[in-house]
Parts: sequence; structure tokens; C-alpha cells
Amino acid sequence: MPDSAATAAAKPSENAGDSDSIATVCEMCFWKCGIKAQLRDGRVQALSGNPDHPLSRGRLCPRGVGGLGSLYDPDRLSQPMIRVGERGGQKWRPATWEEALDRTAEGLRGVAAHYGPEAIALFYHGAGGSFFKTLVKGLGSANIAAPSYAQCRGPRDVGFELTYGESVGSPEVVDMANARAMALIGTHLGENMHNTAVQDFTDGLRRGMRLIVADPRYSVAAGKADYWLPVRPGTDIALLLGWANVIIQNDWYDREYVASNSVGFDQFAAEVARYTPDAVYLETGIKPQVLVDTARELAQAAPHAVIHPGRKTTWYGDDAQRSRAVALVNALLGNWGQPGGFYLSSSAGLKGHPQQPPAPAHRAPADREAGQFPFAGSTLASGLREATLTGKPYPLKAWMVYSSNLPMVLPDPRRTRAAIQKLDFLVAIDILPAEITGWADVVLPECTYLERHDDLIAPWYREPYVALRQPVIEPLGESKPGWWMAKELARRLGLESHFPWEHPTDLHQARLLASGFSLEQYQSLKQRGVLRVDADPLYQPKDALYQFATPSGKIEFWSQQLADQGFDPVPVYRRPEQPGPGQFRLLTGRAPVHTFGRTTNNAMLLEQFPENEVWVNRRAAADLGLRSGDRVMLRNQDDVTTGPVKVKATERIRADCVYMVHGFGHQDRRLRRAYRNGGDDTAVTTRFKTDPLMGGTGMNLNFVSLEKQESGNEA
Ligand SMILES: Nc1nc2c(c(=O)[nH]1)N[C@H]1C(S)=C(S)[C@@H](COP(=O)(O)OP(=O)(O)OC[C@H]3O[C@@H](n4cnc5c(=O)[nH]c(N)nc54)[C@H](O)[C@@H]3O)O[C@H]1N2
Ligand SMILES: Nc1nc2c(c(=O)[nH]1)N[C@H]1C(S)=C(S)[C@@H](COP(=O)(O)OP(=O)(O)OC[C@H]3O[C@@H](n4cnc5c(=O)[nH]c(N)nc54)[C@H](O)[C@@H]3O)O[C@H]1N2
Ligand code: SF4
Ligand SMILES: [Mo]
Repeated sequence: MPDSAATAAAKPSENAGDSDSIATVCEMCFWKCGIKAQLRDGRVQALSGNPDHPLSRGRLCPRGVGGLGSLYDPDRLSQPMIRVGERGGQKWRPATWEEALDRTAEGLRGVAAHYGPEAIALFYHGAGGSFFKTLVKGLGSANIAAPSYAQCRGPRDVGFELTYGESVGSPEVVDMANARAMALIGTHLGENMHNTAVQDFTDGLRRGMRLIVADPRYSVAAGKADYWLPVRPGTDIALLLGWANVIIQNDWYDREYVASNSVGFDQFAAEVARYTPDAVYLETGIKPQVLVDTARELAQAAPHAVIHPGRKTTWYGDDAQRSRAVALVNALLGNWGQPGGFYLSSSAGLKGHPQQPPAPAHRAPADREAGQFPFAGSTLASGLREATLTGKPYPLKAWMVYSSNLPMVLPDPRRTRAAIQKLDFLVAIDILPAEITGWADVVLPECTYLERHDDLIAPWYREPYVALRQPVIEPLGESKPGWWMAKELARRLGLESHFPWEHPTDLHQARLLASGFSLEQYQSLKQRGVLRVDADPLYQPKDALYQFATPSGKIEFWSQQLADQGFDPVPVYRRPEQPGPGQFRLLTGRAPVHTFGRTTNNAMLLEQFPENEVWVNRRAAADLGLRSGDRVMLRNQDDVTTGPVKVKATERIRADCVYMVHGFGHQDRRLRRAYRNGGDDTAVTTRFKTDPLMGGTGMNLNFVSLEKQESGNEA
């Protein structure tokens, strides 16, 4: 490798103007807080929260502050590379941009000519993906997927859509700051560190919100809770339907609200009657009195009470139904459009570029067979992998992978490797030598979010706004922004018309003007990083009925849509398989200072959280002769191993499961700090269950045993 990116000369971007502070948007995770970057002598000195930005409110989470560790990571990809030798053999030669882009265009063109453009798939995650989506759509393929659907929040969205006709979005429309009571089902806020969510959560707690946390692990949030319910993993549907039953039996719900806003309540009430506190106790391990007390807490605070819908809900393969159960208990609390419940979001309604041509006609995505996963609302990343493996419903022969480290993201990485071997062409666009780049034919080094423009950002939120990502410094090394790569590829593929702008600033300006904003507002956006817009009301007026976007126009306690497709119209609890002797169910989660595997090579963040540990119940650990600090190998039911990982023996977790933070244990040597540091949970996630409603991949189904590593053997 040539000079590392970190030592390359840097000059401030033109946005610096006379000022030494530039407003832009964070991408250390996908929440997209507004930041201010301080510059000195062409180097970024510090990142802080933009006080004008509604998601940061002047504050950042630790990862946002630690963005400098990613910008100046000496392991960054700094020049294009072309594979020599076998795929996966990890041998490349440096290439010029001209050559690497020609090669990429040739690879895509070849596959399109042979198999049709639909044989090209794009996997992406993050704001920069939009330019590559435009490219792949322009080619005529609909095989475009982000793992944040089928591996993350898809089941939750579907559970809410089936019930309310709409999902809770991102940022989630949970009015935590004003809630008087809240229940968390797993959702480990405080470790799950979405900045504004954590601010709202702590505001709620400061105002006296009562908190109930159901989690097999005593999470950070459980530490703040009035009730910790150490539920047996995989039994939350029983818990939720138990709450519903207690609320109904005790007449703790608003009959009038239910009568005028919902359908199917009587059938629902009849279905959940069997989830008595005693029956629920046998499944969940939660004492009957605790079930009743917590149901009362929620009901008494209603409608200013909420069961948080969570985010990563891909746990057991029945997740859309669990999310529906969450949605239905919320319906009993009557909290839609209410303070302390779910607020009504609005957006700036940004229009596209006026000259953007429509995408050409295309085949339906290959991620499922006709009729499969009828409620999937997005293309399934895992489904595209299946199609690549099986060639059904039709073959996928090229992958373009933008900012998604698939070998550590999709469950059963063995299948990911096998699928990659079926490809004619794989191009990876990344900032780091992540594992996916090790499988690529061409590697295109992107510059980081602090060195580039992306498209405008205008989400649905409490208040509408538009935010701008703009470069703080020029790209380091030979890295380039994604928009430039996409445009260059479009030119080579005869798709220039799909990029009707020269530079992203033209795109931004055209979109803003088309949406009724002025040039002055655009100037202000560049200065302040954000444009705030007048808001619609946050809450539903008392006497007006909300028009739900379900087939009935009301909240659906009993779902005809589900019945028509042969699914349970009311969620039904089914007991999950239990680990055998000597086995533990593997659960995973987040560390407050890391984002998946994206930051586990970031020196600044590693200083605060150097490696992941496996949490083991103290008594279970003692039975195995394990103490905190020992190192173990995790071996799963399929004889696949990961580790060695440090043991954390603790009372803070049940004895039937172990827990580790996702994103460690990288296998690519070029990630010098992350290489073999800690354990990779994905490696031992070889078993997963696909949600029949929508194709989400439940991953909490792996059972591991722990094998002590002698200290001399430490790798
Ligand atoms: N086993 C297991 N699997 C999971 C999860 C889990 O907890 N356990 N979590 C799931 C969830 S909730 C989600 S949302 C997904 C997340 O899935 P991904 O977002 O795909 O997660 P990462 O593995 O962090 O991959 C991000 C890749 O993007 C690269 N990257 C970072 N910044 C940039 C950039 O600016 N430009 C470009 N081009 N590349 C960049 C990083 O180097 C890395 O290779 O994973 C899911 N999969
Ligand atoms: N710092 C940081 N914050 C992040 C992220 C990050 O990478 N880093 N990623 C963001 C993203 S994309 C997502 S999707 C979210 C993910 O965060 P969440 O939406 O909170 O989802 P999970 O990570 O699945 O939740 C893990 C928690 O669920 C508990 N749990 C496991 N199984 C069960 C069960 O059967 N029942 C119950 N009741 N609890 C269970 C675990 O013990 C753990 O405390 O975090 C977001 N926030
Ligand atoms: S939550 Fe943290 S990492 Fe995510 S965008 Fe905000 S500051 Fe950045
Ligand atoms: Mo996620």
C-alpha cells in the first residue's frame, strides 16, 4: 500500500470560507445528527453537536465525537484496487481510477448483456447509497436492498403497518420525553446510542417517567427502571398478550377510544383471554403479580404511556407478530397521536431533481418467489443472497456493495461466501479494508462523510427540516466521493441522463428550488447545516378521529389481511426451542461507543471500549470453572467457533443465555486494530429463521458452548 490516507496532505474544503467551523452531518451511524467541525491548519480538530440541528440539539454521542478516528484511520483504503488471482485470495494490484472504473463498467455491462440488467444487485447502507441506487435503477434492476430492513427493523415496520397502516419510522415517532410510563422490550437505550432517542429517554426519566424493562439481561436501561423483567428469551409475545389480557380483564382501557378507533377488538379479547398471569409466568418466568403491577402502571399512565417498538427486531423469526403484539398493547393504551405516546411526524416534502428521468421498466426483485413473504415492504438483502445461491427466481451475477460489510451482516456467513463464489463480478465501495472488500474484483475507496457531499437529508420527524452533508476537508489519499464514482460509471454505461447535474451542489439547489425554497434559504443551509421548516401539529386534536391507513381505516386488533394469507389474525405465542445442557442462547447488542463493525478499528473509540466480552451468568460461569477475564471460544450447534473472547461473569444476565456486542472479531488483517480483536457473533450465527410474513431473519436462535482457552494459547 502507498502512503496511508492519514499522512496524505490535506487541504480544507472550499466550504471553509473564512470560518474555521463547518456545519455538516454525521455518518458514524445512520441517525444523521448535525455536526460542527472545527478546522485548524487543514486538519479537523474536533467535532461537536450542531445546536441548530433538531437531532443533535448541540450534542453528539461518543461515536459522533470519535469520527476523527475514522477520518484519520491509517488503515483507510486510499486507492482503487483490482484483484489478481482467485476471488477471496486477497491479492490485488493498485489501479488508477480510470482503469478501476472502466473495469467496473465492463463487469456490469458484461453481466447485463448476458443475463439482463436485473442480474445486477446493489447492497447498500447509509446516505451515500442514493447515487448508486440511481445508477442501478437506471440500468434496469430493482434488486436493491439495505440490510437495515430484513436484518433489522423490517419486522417492526410490518407489525405496525398491519395494525396502524403506518410504521414508526426513523427517527422513531416515540414521544419519550413526555411519556409518564414506558416499557422497553429489549430495546437497550443507553447502549443503543441514537443521540436524540437517548436525550428524549433521559428527559422522560428526569420528568418522572415510570420505566419497565423486559430484557434477559440487566441492561443500562434496566439499571434506570422501576421494574426489570428478566424474561426468558423468546417469550415476549406471551408477556405482551398477558399485559393485553390483564388490561382488558380489569377494564383498564378506554372503551370509547377502542370502540371508535378500532376493529376486531372482541375477537382479540377472546383470543388473549388464555394468557392469564399464571400461564404467562410458566413461559416467561415473570411472576404473576409483576405482570399485573406493570400492566397497571402502563394503563394508569395511558394515553401518555408507550411500549417502545424497538428497532432491531430480527430475533426469533416470529418478529412481525411480536411487533404486532407491541402495536396492539399500545392500541389498548390509546396513545396514537398523543403526548407521551406516538407523535405525528411531518417532513419537508422535498421533491426530486426536476429533470430526473423515471427508471426504465424492470422485473420484480429476485429476493422472493411469487407469493412468498407477502407483507415484505422492502427488498430483502438476505433474499438477494438466496437468489444468487439458487439462481431462483432468476440468477443474480453481479453485486455492487456500497458501505455494507455483508460477511458480518447477513446471518450464516457460509451462505454469503458461497453466494459470492457464484458471481461473475463483485465491486465493493468502502472506506476501510472490510471483509467484503476481500471478496471483491474491484475495490473503490470512498472518502469519509467529512470529505464529501451526499444528497439532501429530509426525514419524517417531530418537525420538518432539511440538512446538508458537505465536505469539511478534501478527500485524503486518492479516495473519492460516491457521487463522483456513480456519475463516472453512469457516463461509461450510457446513463448520463439519470444524473442531470454536474455537481451535488447543483442537485441540492435544484431540489430545493423545485420544493419551494429560495436561494437565500439554500445559502443559509450551507452556512448552518440545516433548514428548519414550520411544523404541522404533533398531536391529534381531542375530538377528531384519526384516519388510519389500514384497509378498515381503523386500528386492526384482528387482521383480515393476515387471515386472508393464512397467518394468525391475532398474534399467537409459540414456545421457542430451548438450549440443551451446556449450551447458552447467544444474544447480541450494541456498545455505546461503537457502530456495528464500522468503528471497531477506530483508535479513539477503541480507547473507550477496547474489545467485546461474553457476558455469562456468574453461577453458570462458576459451574464451568470460568472467571471474569478468562478467554473462551464460543462453539455453536453447527460446530462453528468464534473467539477467543474475554468472559464477563455477572449477575446481570440470566443463566440460559450469553451476550456479546456485535461488530468485533474482524478477520481481515488489513484492519490492524480490529483483526482478531474479540469475537464475531455473526460467525456463530449460522442458524436463522425467516419470518414468514415479511422475510426478516431472526438471529437469536444460536446455542453456544464455552470452551476455556489456556492463557498461553491466546492469539
Ligand atoms: N450478527 C449480527 N448481524 C447483524 C446485526 C447484529 O447485531 N448481529 N445487526 C443488524 C443491523 S441492526 C443492521 S442495521 C445491519 C448493519 O449493517 P451494515 O451497515 O452493513 O454494517 P457494517 O458491518 O458496519 O458495514 C458497514 C460497512 O460500511 C463501511 N463504511 C463506513 N462508512 C462508510 C462510508 O462513508 N462510505 C462507504 N462506502 N463505506 C463506509 C464500513 O467500513 C463497513 O465495511 O447489520 C445487521 N446484521
Ligand atoms: N452505540 C450504538 N447504538 C446503536 C447502534 C450501534 O451500532 N451502536 N445501532 C443502531 C441500530 S441500526 C439498531 S437496529 C439498534 C439496535 O438496538 P435495539 O433496537 O435495542 O435492538 P437489539 O440490539 O436487538 O437489542 C438488544 C437487547 O435486547 C435484549 N434481548 C435479546 N433477546 C431478547 C428477548 O428475547 N427478549 C427481550 N425482551 N430482550 C431481548 C438484549 O439482551 C439486549 O439488551 O441500535 C441502534 N443504536
Ligand atoms: S447518534 Fe451518534 S453516531 Fe449516530 S449520527 Fe448521531 S452523533 Fe453520529
Ligand atoms: Mo439496525
